[in-house]
Amino acid sequence: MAALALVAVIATTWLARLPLKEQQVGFTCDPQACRQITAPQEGPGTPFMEGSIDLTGDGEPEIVQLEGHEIRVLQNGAEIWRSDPEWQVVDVALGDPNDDGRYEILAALWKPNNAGERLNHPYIIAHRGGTLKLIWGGSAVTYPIHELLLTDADGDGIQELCVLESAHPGDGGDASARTLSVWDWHGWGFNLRWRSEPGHYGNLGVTAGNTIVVTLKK
Ligand SMILES: [Ca+2]
Ligand SMILES: [Ca+2]
Ligand SMILES: [Ca+2]
Repeated sequence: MAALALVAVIATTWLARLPLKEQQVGFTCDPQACRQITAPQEGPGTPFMEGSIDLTGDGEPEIVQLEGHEIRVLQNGAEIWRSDPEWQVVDVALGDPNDDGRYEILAALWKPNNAGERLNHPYIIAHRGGTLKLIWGGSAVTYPIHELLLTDADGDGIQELCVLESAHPGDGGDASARTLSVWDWHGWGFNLRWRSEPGHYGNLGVTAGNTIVVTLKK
């Protein structure tokens, strides 16, 4: 019995030291839920660094950059907006998160509240009335957002919000576990459509065919 226990301990230690194996997995969605599919061959998602999108609505794209933890917007090479230095932006997605036919910046960021406590929020920044401004500040989320993107995952012509967030403690995950979730804009915020089981997900991306791709370590 003691020998068996010793073998078990050695096996556990050995397993714990094995490097986690990383694989790429894909997800596709229907209007109700999402399901895992064979991983597409395209490369993994990369962190947002720079993108271009027409925020002003004049038909000419602006450049949106993530510089450190600040967002910069450039028009004709000149900076026209920079995010509040108090915001620590962790990821950015460009698209139409609020389904109004105009393009905006969707950001996940940390921001101190009045008590100095850092809280994680999703924010929408838009060009309205001739200037870029915060038009929607989501309440602080309980489980921090690490990565987000906008894509039409179910092919109905409306973009969904896809998020990698910290897994809920007690769901069998550790501190580095994440869940993948897909959210629908409902008029003044997002409704959860679907959430994956916890896993070591990272590198959220999307293929040309709107398949959500993530790397999964296990
Ligand atoms: Ca423009
Ligand atoms: Ca919009
Ligand atoms: Ca859609």
